[in-house]
Amino acid sequence: MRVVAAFVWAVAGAAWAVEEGGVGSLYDQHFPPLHPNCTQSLTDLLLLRQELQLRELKEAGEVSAGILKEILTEIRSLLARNRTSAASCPSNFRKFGETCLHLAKDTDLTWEAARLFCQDLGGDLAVFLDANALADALAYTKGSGLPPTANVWAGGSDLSAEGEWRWVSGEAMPRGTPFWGDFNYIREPVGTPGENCAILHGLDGFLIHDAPCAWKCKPLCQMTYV
Ligand SMILES: [Ca+2]
Repeated sequence: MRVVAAFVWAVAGAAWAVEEGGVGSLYDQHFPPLHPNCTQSLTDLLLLRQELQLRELKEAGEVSAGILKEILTEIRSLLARNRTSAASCPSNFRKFGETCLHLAKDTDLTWEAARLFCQDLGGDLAVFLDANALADALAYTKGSGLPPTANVWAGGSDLSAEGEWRWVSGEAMPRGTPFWGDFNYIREPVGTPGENCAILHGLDGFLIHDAPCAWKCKPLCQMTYV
């Protein structure tokens, strides 16, 4: 009888406790609501994560843009190379290797005016950087039907310093054979201050001689594809 009374008392006490505190307070006790600061931290964390993802995407985009730019540059250079190799000389020029030559047979100008004439065509007076280039120019000039007394301007002079012969492209002109001819059995250039421009001298098989720049000769123009 005493045991039953104790059980009834315990059940009544528990019922009273539940009624007094309520289920809500038990829940709150075990699962307290998030502190406002904690909620803020979670939001910050999510925003930070999003920002990092955006930054990663941006960096990946920049890398892709860099690669794309390199590819475009390569394509452009390939196209330019193809255009150059496929390029042909203008109709009034003749192609010799990488060079186009045009002899203006019916034009007689001073050396400076001849340069301007060639520059107007998109080139300059011809230069011969090696013996093959000279051979091409001589074959072209000799085959053009000029009289043997004609003279043709080449793109060389010692105008900047007496005795220092340079091509208009800046390189030093070679000396001796096969470039320069003879005058009275003396190898040109004879070297006087009055003869500062290079001609292809018809009376000497169109080999190079020095001559007064004021002479009126025929421009041999050149355009080079590199
Ligand atoms: Ca000279």
